[in-house]
Amino acid sequence: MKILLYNPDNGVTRNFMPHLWMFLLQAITPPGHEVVLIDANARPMSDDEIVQFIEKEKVGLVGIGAMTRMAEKAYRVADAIRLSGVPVVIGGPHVTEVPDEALGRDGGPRHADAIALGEADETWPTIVEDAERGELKEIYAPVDKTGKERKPSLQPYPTIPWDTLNLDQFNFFPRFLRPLLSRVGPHWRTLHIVPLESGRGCPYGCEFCTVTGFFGDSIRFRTNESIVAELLTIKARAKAEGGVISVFFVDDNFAISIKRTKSLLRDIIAAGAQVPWIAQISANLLRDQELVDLIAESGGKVIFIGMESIDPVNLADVKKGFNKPEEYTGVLQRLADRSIYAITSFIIGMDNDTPGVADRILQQIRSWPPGLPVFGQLTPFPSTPLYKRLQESGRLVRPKHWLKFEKNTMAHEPLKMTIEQTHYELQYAWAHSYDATRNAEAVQAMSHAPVGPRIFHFVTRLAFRAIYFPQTTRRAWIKVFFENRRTVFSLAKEAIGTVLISKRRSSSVRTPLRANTTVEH
Ligand code: B12
Ligand code: SF4
Repeated sequence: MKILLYNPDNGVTRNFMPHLWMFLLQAITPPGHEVVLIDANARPMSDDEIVQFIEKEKVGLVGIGAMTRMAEKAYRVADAIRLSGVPVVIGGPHVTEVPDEALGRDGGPRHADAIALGEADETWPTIVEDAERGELKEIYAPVDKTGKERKPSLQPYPTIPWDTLNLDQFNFFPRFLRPLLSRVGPHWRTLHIVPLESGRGCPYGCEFCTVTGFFGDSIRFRTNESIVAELLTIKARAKAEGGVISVFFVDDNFAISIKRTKSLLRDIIAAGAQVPWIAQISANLLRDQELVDLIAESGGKVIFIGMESIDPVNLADVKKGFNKPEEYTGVLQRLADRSIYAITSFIIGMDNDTPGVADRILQQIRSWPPGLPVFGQLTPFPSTPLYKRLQESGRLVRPKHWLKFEKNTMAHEPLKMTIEQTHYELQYAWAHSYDATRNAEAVQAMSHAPVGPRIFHFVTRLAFRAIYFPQTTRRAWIKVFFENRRTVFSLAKEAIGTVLISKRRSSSVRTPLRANTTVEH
């Protein structure tokens, strides 16, 4: 049977990184089936095009995965596919949180033949076999024989064949630029970020987060050996194709057990398995200097930190009091000293936020080493304690916000601001974090660094701006470059100067050699 695994687009960012679930399910599909992957973020298709593809390729089963923000699209695509007679199974966090919706048991229309609740590592092979026999059940849940929930072990862990997977649709470099870029240097043919997990689960239970409910509060780890082996495969592929493959450790808190993280990083270093990597780590765990040293030595380049707020009252409200805003500066400096960037993530619209909150956060950010701030509005995801609290207090204005997704839009009334004020604060935060003045300040603050990393940081800033202000057209990019023309010119001037100096140096090294050769002859 041919199986299509489909990831709907997220409506915000394009081709950032493929989703791990697709590769994982592909790897654990029983032999004898062919699995095709389509990620609509990288390969947009209309519903008709998907249906045509399915008919042409004679696909017998479609699996769709969706976060809450993609639910509307997932349902729409599923409806079109089911109309053509092909069964659809939906899995992922959203259906797990509101299972009745996809099955039409809540009074709404039905969108899926079957749903896979929770982690599907053990149920997927059964789903495939049942589908092949035409005997799909409606609900697949990870439970043992007595009906008790069972979290899959990550030991052993399936081998994801990174050496042979077709990653074309996930190459960051636009097709038209590839021939040009491949002439720049040996590592410029492709650029990918691929997901890799080292463990699952988070004990912290922050009020707005679905992770503790979904993966559980006890953590399961893979073995160091299997992670190192996966990194070595990725590293070898990058070398073979003359490109760069960075790894995103998708663990919710990569250093949740510092001892184990250190042992993993040491093993990565010992095996020479370093690739550039990104991970999410909470600020409290980055107090540890040895950990930060090991991060740098093992290839860590960017750490995503869920700071959420600089207000301790807000942090206590959402049960994230372990974040200590007074520690943020030290933590960021420690990373910057090792040339590690931080993506600092903030939530706007928390209960103690008042007008001016964005400006207060930005003032703090200006006192930190250059990083990449991101902002989102507080969003009540179904089945979180936050959702329940807001529902009980009658503050949800769009209780089923996911059925009509509107990006950057509140679904509830904040306490100390209006919804409009919250939207203004969110827009203000993005606009002023990535305007031409701030970009110039950030590049200036890195004046001690060589020009290469400064150009990289500048270009990354332009890309991050696009998370809020879409820059999908060439015109939009030209406008952004024009606004930032001073920084563009000064970096370009410096880069050309650096190239000329290094050329001059290498020719002055070559000249005496040539002279010697002449004398000898
Ligand atoms: C990596 C990640 C990202 C990455 C990108 C996503 C990517 N390309 O992988 C980044 C950092 C960009 C990101 C951003 C966001 N993320 Co995010 N992210 C994650 C994270 C940490 C890991 C995802 C992962 O790979 N997990 C490991 C895999 C194995 O688990 P899984 O995806 O759940 O898949 C398993 C099952 O769900 C199931 N399954 C999944 N799909 C399917 C499909 C079928 C057919 C079947 C049978 C089974 C199945 O089988 C898999 C194996 O067991 C999760 C948290 C988490 N631990 O999962 C949050 C998470 C998915 N993100 C979340 C959110 C909210 C966001 C943001 C909206 C945050 C924000 N405010 O900006 C943005 C939106 C991004 C966007 N533009 O769409 C929420 C989603 C909650 C929800 N109910 O929707 C999560 C769960 C975290 C949380 N705080 O609650 N994210
Ligand atoms: S926000 Fe991060 S630390 Fe808090 S429960 Fe979710 S994954 Fe854990």
